[in-house]
Amino acid sequence: MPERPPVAILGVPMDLGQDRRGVDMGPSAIRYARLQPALEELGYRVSDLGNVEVPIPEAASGGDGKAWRLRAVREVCSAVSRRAREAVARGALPVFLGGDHSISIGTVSGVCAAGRTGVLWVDAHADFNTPESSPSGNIHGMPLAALTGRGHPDLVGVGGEGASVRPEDAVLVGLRSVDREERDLLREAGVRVYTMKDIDAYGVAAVVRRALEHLSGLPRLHLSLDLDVVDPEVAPGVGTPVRGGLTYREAHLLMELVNEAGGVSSLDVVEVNPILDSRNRTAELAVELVASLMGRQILELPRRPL
Ligand code: EXY
Ligand code: MN
Ligand code: MN
Ligand code: MN
Repeated sequence: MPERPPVAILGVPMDLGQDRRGVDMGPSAIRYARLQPALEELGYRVSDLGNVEVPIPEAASGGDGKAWRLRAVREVCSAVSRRAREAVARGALPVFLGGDHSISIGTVSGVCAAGRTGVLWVDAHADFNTPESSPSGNIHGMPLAALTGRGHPDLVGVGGEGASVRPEDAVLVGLRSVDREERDLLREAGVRVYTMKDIDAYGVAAVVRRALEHLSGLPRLHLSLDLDVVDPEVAPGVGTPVRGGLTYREAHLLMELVNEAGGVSSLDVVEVNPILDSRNRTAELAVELVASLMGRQILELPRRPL
């Protein structure tokens, strides 16, 4: 078995990218669901680097206006970007725990600064709004646009000059909620998109294989997992649930196939909000999905053709 890279867990208790309190407790909920033991059982050496500090509006004078939030998100994401680049440079596999999806402005810009990286964005949403196109003004609906160089100057170029990700290096899987203007931005950008309709029509296996084929030439692969890609019946603890998501097994199959194809070099696990989930099921599901992504097998058997 090829030497497994050491895993570095970094929490980013970010809730400034949206307006539902509780998602800042996502890192704790995922740790409580025993992420580190689950990875150690798979043979990984795991270090937990703790959390990046995120300011809370109540404690900031003049905090919580739009401009304050943009600046605060930029500052946190700049710190995250530095940590991400350092982790990749020392050969670790960073696992970032959100926090809302705006953290990926930091995580993805950091891993991309270490070298060209494919981005598999697994999400019910496109996260491709700019402040001008956004219907809510919530920054967690903007990270993928910002990473490809679109949107507010406070959000673009966090990891260095301009765009971190080429649109052709990003693939969206699981989309089922997109805004009118966002759709136009996505189309003209040329990001590859597989919607829930594609998954229902062709199946997760065909969609994942095509997505990975599209990204196969790149030296590294980052998976940005937004737990709202899973159906809210299975993952209720998310801030922007959308019906008609991945089933429990479709989500696991997606991870198992990414693992089978060589796995990832970095990972985000975002939008877990334990306040919205009475029994921490969504964080527990997140840990199970990460285990499937990192090599947990249903049955350890030599591969055999059907
Ligand atoms: N497209 C909507 C907006 O921009 O407000 C909803 C975005 C939800 C984003 C969540 C993290 O995926
Ligand atoms: Mn998202
Ligand atoms: Mn989402
Ligand atoms: Mn289905």
